[in-house]
Amino acid sequence: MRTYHRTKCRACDGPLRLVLDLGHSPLANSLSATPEEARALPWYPLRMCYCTSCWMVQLDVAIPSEELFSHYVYETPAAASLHLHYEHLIETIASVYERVSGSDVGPKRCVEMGSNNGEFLVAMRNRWDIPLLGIEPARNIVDIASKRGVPTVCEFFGLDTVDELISTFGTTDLFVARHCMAHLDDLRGTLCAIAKILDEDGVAVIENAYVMNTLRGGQFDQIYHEHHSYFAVRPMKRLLEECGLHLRYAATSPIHGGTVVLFASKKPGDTVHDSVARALLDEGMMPRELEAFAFRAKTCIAGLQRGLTGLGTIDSYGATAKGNTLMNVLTGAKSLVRYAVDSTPSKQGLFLPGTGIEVISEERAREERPDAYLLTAWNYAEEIAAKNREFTDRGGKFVVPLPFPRLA
Ligand code: DWN
Ligand code: ZN
Repeated sequence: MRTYHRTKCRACDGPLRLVLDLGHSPLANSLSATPEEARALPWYPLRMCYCTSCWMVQLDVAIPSEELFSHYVYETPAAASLHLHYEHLIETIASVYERVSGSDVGPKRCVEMGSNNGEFLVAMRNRWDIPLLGIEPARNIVDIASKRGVPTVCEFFGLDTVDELISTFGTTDLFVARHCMAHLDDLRGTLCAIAKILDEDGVAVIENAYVMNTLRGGQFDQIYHEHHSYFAVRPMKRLLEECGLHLRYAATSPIHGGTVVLFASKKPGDTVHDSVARALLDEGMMPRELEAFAFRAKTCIAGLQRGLTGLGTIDSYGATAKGNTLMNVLTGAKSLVRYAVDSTPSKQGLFLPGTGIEVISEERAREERPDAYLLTAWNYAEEIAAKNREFTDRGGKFVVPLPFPRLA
């Protein structure tokens, strides 16, 4: 496969410095039809670096988007915590939109890139009766969204496609990109494309895992090839400006282990209270925090390697992308973990990349009666604990891997 080895920062062309070398890993979402196929997948270097000039944290090996996202196994789950997050986010969008546009009737249109199965657009539709459009590159996922009645085009959003999208669908005053900016090698080009599709009064909402939470939470499992960049406010403020967008608000949320939501407009203007200044201050020691993160990650991996023996039969809970990073940095994970449990029907019956562990349903997992679950979907800990009371009542344990392994 064509991979690109980056020696300069994707945001500013500055020099890259290595933070954490996780060796090699297969693509985290390349679940395979047989265990043999899963174990024979190619492995690519997985190194987290940061730019010593703008501090953008990023991988130095880029896998082409077509390879990563033309067919996708991840479907946004209909989880209660996610729906609560959407409700809160949509109210924040309403107030920032009002401030930027001066209109209190809400946006007139909404375009979402990387819209997956349309879960967020459905929540938007419940709030505002406006035209919506999802842009999603994975054909199999577009089909799911279309069946739910969410208008979705199968396309990669970027400078190559934006003009055609504008001529077919028009511009928009609300553009949403949730958990997909990290997926792009050409970050600058995509931000310039957003500035192009956005109306003069428009607002762009960009949500991603917040690198400060990733670092402070010891979430080294968030490092995988789909995540080209790890977002902080400092480098993004500058990059947004260079692409014709002004950062107006930097909100944070505890969802998925901690996210940052950047609200940017074409019109310059005041930031919403002191959110941006606060974030910049909070990020001030990032280079030191990166060093500490790398040290803690190595300690955590060593602890897991030791701690997973002697717990009886272990299944992993969640056939997550991050779970695959975690299991592939361990030695002999396939002999430590029997099955991976996941509620997504399209993942069930497939085998995890690298380890070749089979994905089974939650119903089947109850019959298999493991002694412990390695909680790789730790971002849904509450929901998963609630549906597994019987398991814990009979003495079953959850191994929470991060920031340091512990039993719950
Ligand atoms: O950025 C990304 C995030 C948002 O989603 C992507 N690059 C890929 C993906 O990462 P992930 O696979 O680590 O995502 P999640 O959201 O942690 O995946 C949770 C998994 O757990 C899903 O496959 C569904 C499953 N699940 C389950 O089996 N039982 C989820 C819940 C809530 C449950 O009760
Ligand atoms: Zn840089």
